[in-house]
Amino acid sequence: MSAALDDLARHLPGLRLLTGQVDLEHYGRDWTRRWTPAPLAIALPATVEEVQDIVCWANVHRVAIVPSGGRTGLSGGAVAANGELVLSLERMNRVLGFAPADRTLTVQPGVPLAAAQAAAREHGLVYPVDFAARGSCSIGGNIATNAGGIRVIRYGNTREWIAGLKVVTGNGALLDLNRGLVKNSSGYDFRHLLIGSEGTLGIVVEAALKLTEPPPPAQTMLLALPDLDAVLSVFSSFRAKLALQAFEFFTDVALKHVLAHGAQRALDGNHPCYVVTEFDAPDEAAQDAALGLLGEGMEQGWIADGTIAQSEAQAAALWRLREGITESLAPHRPYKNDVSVRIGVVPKYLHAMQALLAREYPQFEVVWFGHIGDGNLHINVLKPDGVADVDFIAQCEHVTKRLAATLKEHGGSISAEHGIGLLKRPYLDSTRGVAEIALMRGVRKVFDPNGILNPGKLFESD
Ligand code: 2HG
Ligand code: ZN
Repeated sequence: MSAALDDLARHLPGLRLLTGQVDLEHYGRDWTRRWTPAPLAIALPATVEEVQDIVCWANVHRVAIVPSGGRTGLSGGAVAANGELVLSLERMNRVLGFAPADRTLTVQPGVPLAAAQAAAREHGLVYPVDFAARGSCSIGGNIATNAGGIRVIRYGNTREWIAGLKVVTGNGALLDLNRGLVKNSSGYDFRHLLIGSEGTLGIVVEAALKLTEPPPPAQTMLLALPDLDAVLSVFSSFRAKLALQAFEFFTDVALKHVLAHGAQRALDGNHPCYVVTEFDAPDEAAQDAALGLLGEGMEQGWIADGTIAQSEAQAAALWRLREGITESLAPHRPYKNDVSVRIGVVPKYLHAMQALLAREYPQFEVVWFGHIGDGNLHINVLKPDGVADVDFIAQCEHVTKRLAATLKEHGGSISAEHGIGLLKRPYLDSTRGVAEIALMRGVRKVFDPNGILNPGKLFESD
């Protein structure tokens, strides 16, 4: 044990610390699988005071801390590859209370998203942020990346659903931000600065989540389409007439992988693109409107085929075709892009990207999917067997430079919802101006003067 760690164990005898090789590897990586984990140790505090004490210790010994939730991140934001102390919030995993008048649920950061959703349902309400990693990701991590997902089109990102936050800053101070207030016009709202800060400004130790009424009964539809342009036409026509809860697309290549991974085919034939959409269907009129749109889309040549789920099990099977994609691609060590542009710019941007990727990646399999209704695309490039990791990554990074330039031209973002982490750090300036990045660094200095919290994520350490 290093002298610093020895000191931590002495000062906090009740703190759970792990130093075994298996634990270091487990807690030192996230879903990126790119970097070799090499943390100093893993601390699993059980209280806010322990988190503060750890941060104070880290300042004394100048040990970096990597805050850690469910580690389902895809940008390396929770990777500890440089002797950092991983501060896992997994033991702080309790729902602390429900305030009926405020409609808020107060939770500790280690509560998995699915558990927060279930707790909301027990009170007849919903926490509407949702995505495939719901069972493994944690609320603290969702806040750190301003997580989006499949219902942003209706409900917005995590940011919209945070009524209050308690955070421990880089010098160990505990901040109680916004305290659940609906109206609070009293100066800087640090809550929003902390949301999406990827653990570089503070460690979330408690959050008050806003809840809302459950949506009306929904229907789930799978559509097969002839091309990406058709996806956009169908989106416009469906959005005009239906109250969409989700509108997700994927290509035939994504379908191939998800079927090979055990999902059930729901439509015959091969089609270039697919859409899974969910919309309010409280009555027959809404259902008729959906069927009318399906017919209209077929007449126009935008829709080749379609099916509507007749039961919850069928709806789940259709969703699996979309939600199973990430897992089905994982064995192919994909290089991930998570980009966004304004919704109005999507058609123009899609054409520019298709041309760029066809030119730059003729030899790799490229999988397109994502939240097209939010202007957010996931483009996964698969590593062919026999190509070394380093060569593959070098080539992908070369293309990403161009992709970032195209994004900049179209006013987009190099990270729509996964965060910058380590993976997108070289391209931050395609999305943020020089003056803005300088201010971001300045803010970091104020919250974390010694650069203890998640150094090297978002931008390089000073
Ligand atoms: C999704 O939308 C996630 O399924 C993961 O954001 C995307 O694996 C990816 O690239
Ligand atoms: Zn996504």
